[in-house]
Formats: sequence, structure tokens, C-alpha cells
Amino acid sequence: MRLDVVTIFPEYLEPLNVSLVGKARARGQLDVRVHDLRAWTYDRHHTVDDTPYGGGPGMVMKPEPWGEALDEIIASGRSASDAGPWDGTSSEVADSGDADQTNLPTLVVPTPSGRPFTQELAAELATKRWLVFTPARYEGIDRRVIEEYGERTELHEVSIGDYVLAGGEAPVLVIVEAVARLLPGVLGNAQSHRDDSFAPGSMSDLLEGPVYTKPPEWRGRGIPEVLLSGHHERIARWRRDQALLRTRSHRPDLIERCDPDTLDRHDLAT
Ligand code: 6GU
Repeated sequence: MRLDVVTIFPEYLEPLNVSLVGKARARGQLDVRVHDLRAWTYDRHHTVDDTPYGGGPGMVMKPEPWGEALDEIIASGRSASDAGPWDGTSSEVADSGDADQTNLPTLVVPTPSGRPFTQELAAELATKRWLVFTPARYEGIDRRVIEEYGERTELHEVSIGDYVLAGGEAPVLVIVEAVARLLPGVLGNAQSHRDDSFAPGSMSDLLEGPVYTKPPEWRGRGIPEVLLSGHHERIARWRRDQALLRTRSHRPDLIERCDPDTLDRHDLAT
């Protein structure tokens, strides 16, 4: 998968060199390209923002640098091989130069007014061969940029939660990590995300309960007896009860929303 990020703070994306995403890059599973938006400005001060039409506080990011940056990045993908390895399940055809979307990226626009980023959207983005992220500072990007590229490409405006950050760079790190770990071969063990909290069809969308490892006693605290019992059925039941209790305490909304058929008699008694 190819990932491009256009930002006025390229150094904010340095963590993409580390850990899971860094290793996926080193293995050639991810082709990450970070671009400085100011490379597409031509005045002495490399201006990327201006005052909002209609007045009000803050600044708005000017459309021209974004338009030139996105045009150039999109044009760089006009030959299909530029997007790196692909598993062959989708059409990878020679560039015909016409308006088909074969070699166009999916744009991801981080914004607090976007649709909520969920595991489901992460899984959808993980099926794409090319994502382009446009993290903004200030009060956001001139709307005409979103309109223009929303007509030319698939585009998702995405929020990572109900709080306000100073810019979209941290959300890009969040989204890229959530997507990268779903790519085939990136996580060591294909089972490791099967039971994730929020994974579709996992422990019926409950939060995960507590976990323990050696030593068997630490600062006078032991391990729940059942985990030492070797009784797999009782262990599974205990884990489910713990997941239910934790979900009821931290995320009662998930229990309200869940399919009642996924709860058994024991669940209802917990
Ligand atoms: Cl995607 N951007 C900003 N600036 N703030 C946010 C956000 C995004 N998601 C939640 N808060």
C-alpha cells in the first residue's frame, strides 16, 4: 500500500519510521511519502493560510497550495506500478490516461467535523492500494478543495473522536497505525486482531477484559484462580464475564447497541 501525507509539519510524521509502521516500511509492505505543503508555495513567506471570508477568528488554509500538491501527487500515480506491491485481487491495468479511477488514491481528510473513525472504516481503508492524507492546521482547508477532489476521487472526511486537536497530524498517525496493522503480513500473527475490541464478529463487540502474565504473585497480588485451572471452558466463560463487566462500566452504549442474540443466558445474569 502507498501512503502520501501532505502537511506543514513533516517532522510530526517521524513516528511513521518506528515500530509496526516503520517495520512494514522497511519490509516494503508500505510505501510512505511525507510532503511539505510549503513546497507548493511561491511567495517569500511560503504562505499557506489567510483570513476567513465572512469574518471570524482563526485562519483558513488557502486552496492553491493544496490543489497543486494534490495534482502533482495524483499525477505521480498515473502508472499503476507506482503504488507498490498489491495482492492482485483488484484490477491493476496499464494507464490509459483517461478519467477512470484505477490509479487514483483514496483521500483521507482529517477534521473534527468528519465522520467517526471506527474499526470498520479502518478495515475499509485497508483494502485500498493508495491513501493520501491531508492533515490541516488552523480552522481547516478552503471548502472548494474538498469539493474538487471529492468529485475526482473517493474522499473521506474523518474525525478520531469528540475532542478538538490543533491539527490533523496526530489523527493521521492514529489512522495509519489502525490501517497498517490490518494489512496482510504486517502483524506477526493473523489471529492477533481477530479478538480485538471492536473487531467485527469478535467477542460480540465487547471491550477486552484484564490480562495477566508471570510472575504468579506480584506485590502480594495473585492471578485469578480460574486462569491457572487449565479448564478452557471455564476460562472462556470468565473472560466473557470480565468483558461484559468492563463494557457495562466503561461503554454501556456498546451493550445497548449490541444484537441481543449475541448475549446468552449467563451474560444476562452477569
Ligand atoms: Cl481528525 N482533527 C482535529 N483537528 N481535531 C480532531 C480530529 C481531527 N478528530 C478529533 N479531533
